[in-house]
Amino acid sequence: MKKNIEFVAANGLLDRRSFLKGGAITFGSGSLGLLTASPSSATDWPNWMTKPGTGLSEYSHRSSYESHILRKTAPLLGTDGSGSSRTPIQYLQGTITPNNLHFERHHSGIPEIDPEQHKLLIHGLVKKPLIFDMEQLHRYPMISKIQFLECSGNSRPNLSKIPPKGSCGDIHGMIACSEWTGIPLNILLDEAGLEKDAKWVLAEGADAASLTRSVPLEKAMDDAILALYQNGEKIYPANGYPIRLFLPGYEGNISVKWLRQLKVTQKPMMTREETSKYTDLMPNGKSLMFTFKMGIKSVITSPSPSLKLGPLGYYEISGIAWSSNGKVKSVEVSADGGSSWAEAELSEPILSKSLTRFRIPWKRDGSPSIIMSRAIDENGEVQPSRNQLISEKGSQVSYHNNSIQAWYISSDGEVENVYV
Ligand SMILES: Nc1nc2c(c(=O)[nH]1)N[C@H]1C(S)=C(S)[C@@H](COP(=O)(O)O)O[C@H]1N2
Ligand SMILES: [Mo]
Repeated sequence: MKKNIEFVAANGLLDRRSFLKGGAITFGSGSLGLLTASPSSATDWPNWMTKPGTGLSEYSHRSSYESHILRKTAPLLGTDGSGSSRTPIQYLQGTITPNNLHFERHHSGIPEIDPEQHKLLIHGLVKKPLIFDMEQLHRYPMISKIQFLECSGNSRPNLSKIPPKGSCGDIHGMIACSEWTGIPLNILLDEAGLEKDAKWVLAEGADAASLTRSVPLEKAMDDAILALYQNGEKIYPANGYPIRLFLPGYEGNISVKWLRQLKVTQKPMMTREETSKYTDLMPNGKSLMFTFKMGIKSVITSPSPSLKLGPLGYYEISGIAWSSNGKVKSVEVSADGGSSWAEAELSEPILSKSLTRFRIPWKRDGSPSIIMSRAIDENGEVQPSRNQLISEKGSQVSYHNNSIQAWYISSDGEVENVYV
């Protein structure tokens, strides 16, 4: 006997555990149009079972049937190697971003660094300036953390007057999550010995942009990592090979790639990337000084534009949520444009400053629907609506957009970006 289906919010949202509680929902016949299996289904050998397959290889690649899943590249016209590419988050599941699909943001292309020649210098307000080669660095104790990296320009398209077209990744794909392995920065700063007026650390990359940012010493001594590995492999060139600074929860720009020097200073150096760029211009004409932390945020990755829905029936609404304050505490989902909300299931693991996957079952009855997600973190911070964000920060704001995304789903299953 089928149990009664429990609706928890308007327009078909179901109890978040309905899919997990066996028997509550049968997908088959109705929504998926499954055929009944016959005895010959087991002995109809497909072609690839009739002869041995390809042999071993030294380095793997994905199925050729998945080769259409690609980053969206947006080169900055008139430059060499500048611009960004976005992670196609609408096609990914779980929380880890494969290295090959990690978004990129380069200010002057990817330098081709020979690790045997690369050095890291630590100097400034320290008792003993130090210089390390990569071999020496690899002998230090390391830690591994699964944490997100988000560009503060992520989701900027949604600040335009008209909702942009494009996929979820095109709009929100400057977010990724990896297992970063490397040396806690405080070990090396302790080794160099901080002078007492040390308050900031200037970090510079070895690219042609020599991208430079000032890091508060407190953060450098807290959870900053000199990352050498990304998801078990040496960091890819695009993401900072052979070494990058990684500052958990902070805007991506400050996680300086291809790190070549750290200079301990008394004051922030007010570089280009923390003055004319990456600052939030307020309605009074002044800019906020330093917005390091990325706010509480979530986005429904499926359904989302470009993923057309099939027949009516049961679907899983699924997405990602993250916060620089620590763990995501809950994610609420609405299927009626924000009038009613239900709590989504958070999939384990739920880690601090990491992506968390949320899921909730939904019965689509074909009426036009607006689906949205709203995340809350362990500090009690709530993801704002787009209107709230704009009324607080002004309409010229262009960085740090963590507002709620709404997707409109038409009766025939097309998904479109809308502002509510
Ligand atoms: N040296 C250097 N570091 C850099 C950048 C750069 O262009 N050069 N881009 C920054 C920006 S704006 C972001 S969002 C992140 C992007 O990291 P990723 O390319 O690994 O995704 O790196 C940051 N670190
Ligand atoms: Mo960025």
